[in-house]
Amino acid sequence: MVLIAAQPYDYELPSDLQKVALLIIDMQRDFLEPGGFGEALGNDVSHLSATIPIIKSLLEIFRRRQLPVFHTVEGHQPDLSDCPPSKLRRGNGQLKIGDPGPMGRILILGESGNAIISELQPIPGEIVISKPGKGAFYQTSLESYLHKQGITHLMITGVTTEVCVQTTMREANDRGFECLLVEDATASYFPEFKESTLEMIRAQGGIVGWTATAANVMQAFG
Ligand code: TIU
Repeated sequence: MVLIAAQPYDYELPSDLQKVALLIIDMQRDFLEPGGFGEALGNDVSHLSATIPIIKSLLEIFRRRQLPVFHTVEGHQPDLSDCPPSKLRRGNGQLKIGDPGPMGRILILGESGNAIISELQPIPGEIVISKPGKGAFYQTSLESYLHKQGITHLMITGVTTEVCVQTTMREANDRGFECLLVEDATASYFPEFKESTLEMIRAQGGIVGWTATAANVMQAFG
């Protein structure tokens, strides 16, 4: 039995590691680079960059071992038909979803600012899920892909911890997936929100799942 040293207690990996997917949430220029959606909302995007080399190390292990990798991208159709008016109204910055920005239209699929950052570009065989919401299960085919591939366990990484990452982890937990959030492979524009999210996950006996450091995860995958 392979265990990952985790909180609130050890996380057991299945004997068939093909059942474990690395889920990389929204590591996009729109959130990590100046001129995108994150900055348009008034955030200091530099808070997120420390996750990049850590997610890259996890990604390299999953690629080397030929284990499943999923990337998600938050974005909308150019005509905004998949963006509820309520979401368009959110935020009080000068730039809104769909407005032209320095990297193309804000949070619009296909625009250069909406792309996954260069360091974590997907390779053939890795599935990229475009999502209109914060959760990666809402109006996407993620769940059917996971079931089709027999995936039961998720190593969750990406940004931002308390928004798209936590929403997705709760959605996955409700659907029966064994979720582990990799502590140093996720970040928030508000470091205190990240810490609170980790505490929420670990509380009540791990009611939403587990958290562990990337080093502990990588040790278990060898
Ligand atoms: N604003 C913020 O913290 N996050 C988002 O809008 N989306 C994601 O978390 N990806």
